[in-house]
Amino acid sequence: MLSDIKLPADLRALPIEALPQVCSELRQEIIREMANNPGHFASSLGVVELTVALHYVFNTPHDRIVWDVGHQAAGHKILTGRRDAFPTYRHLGGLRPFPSPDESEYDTFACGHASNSISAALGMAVANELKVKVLKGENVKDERKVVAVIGDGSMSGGLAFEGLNNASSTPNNLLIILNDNNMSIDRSVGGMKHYLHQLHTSSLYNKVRFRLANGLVRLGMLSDNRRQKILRFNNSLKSLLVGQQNIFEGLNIRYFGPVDGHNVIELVNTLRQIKDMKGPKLLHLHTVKGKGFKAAEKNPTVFHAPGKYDPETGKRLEDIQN
Ligand SMILES: Cc1ncc(C[n+]2csc(CCOP(=O)(O)OP(=O)(O)O)c2C)c(N)n1
Repeated sequence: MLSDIKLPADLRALPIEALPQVCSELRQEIIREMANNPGHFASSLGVVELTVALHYVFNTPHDRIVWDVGHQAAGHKILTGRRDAFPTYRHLGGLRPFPSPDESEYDTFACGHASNSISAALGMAVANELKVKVLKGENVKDERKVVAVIGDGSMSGGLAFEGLNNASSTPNNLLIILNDNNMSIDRSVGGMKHYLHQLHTSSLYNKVRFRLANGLVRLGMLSDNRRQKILRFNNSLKSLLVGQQNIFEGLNIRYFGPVDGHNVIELVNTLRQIKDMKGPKLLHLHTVKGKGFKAAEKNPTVFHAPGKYDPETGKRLEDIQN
């Protein structure tokens, strides 16, 4: 299937049932390619399903995906017209290690630095809101969705808080995806790690609230302005009911999850449900760093950037030489 996917539009033409197979092929491709063209490996394996789901649900490159650091974007490169060039990955004059707008229109931001994706994506989302406002009634087909993908390690960096802080107080429809694998390069440390571990929502509560709000909007009884006020009330109610404060909802960013980041069908369905919601929102995923490659799952720190390895056994070249 992968050889028929030249661009994400080809992926979007497939039925949803085909996606698990696409994920499996994409994962094998990354494992094969990176064995000889080493780079950031385990993080890319962990977001295979997310990468496929994002390009399936969103109209890329018109819609914008901003990857934090960009070290997890191997699958994104392969799905966005760079599969044939992948053997040049990280070679002089070849594909760059991270997304770069100079390389592809699917790369929205020059990556490398941790923790800045929310701020970068917010700038794009706010610009879009302004454009839509100015063009209202004339030509709003330029409206675009913007998604920031950030890991739990990068979420603990100060710059991420600057992004969250601004996202909560500027008109925008940004979607933040928190890819929580409980790992930075090494094990995540600090208060954020513990906080995210116990963070959850009542899925029944979320479902009821979502259906009720949609029903009221359809009946013309809920404007966006009133929705904001009700949201604040709901957040307080939820904190009371589930005995938990949600830091994101405290900042007026709607929280969804946690969702299994390796169930591509569930991911697609969740993204479809929330992508058109107004206002900033965050989807919390649980994933496994190195997913689908035994050696990397077992030792994700070493396989963050393992150098060359045997794609069958997982033995690193360095280990073999030793
Ligand atoms: C400003 C800055 N500090 C440190 C780094 C080094 N660094 C590379 S990836 C990473 C964090 C990786 O953890 P996470 O964001 O959770 O992504 P994961 O690899 O777990 O998917 C860091 C700190 C960096 N790229 N930029």
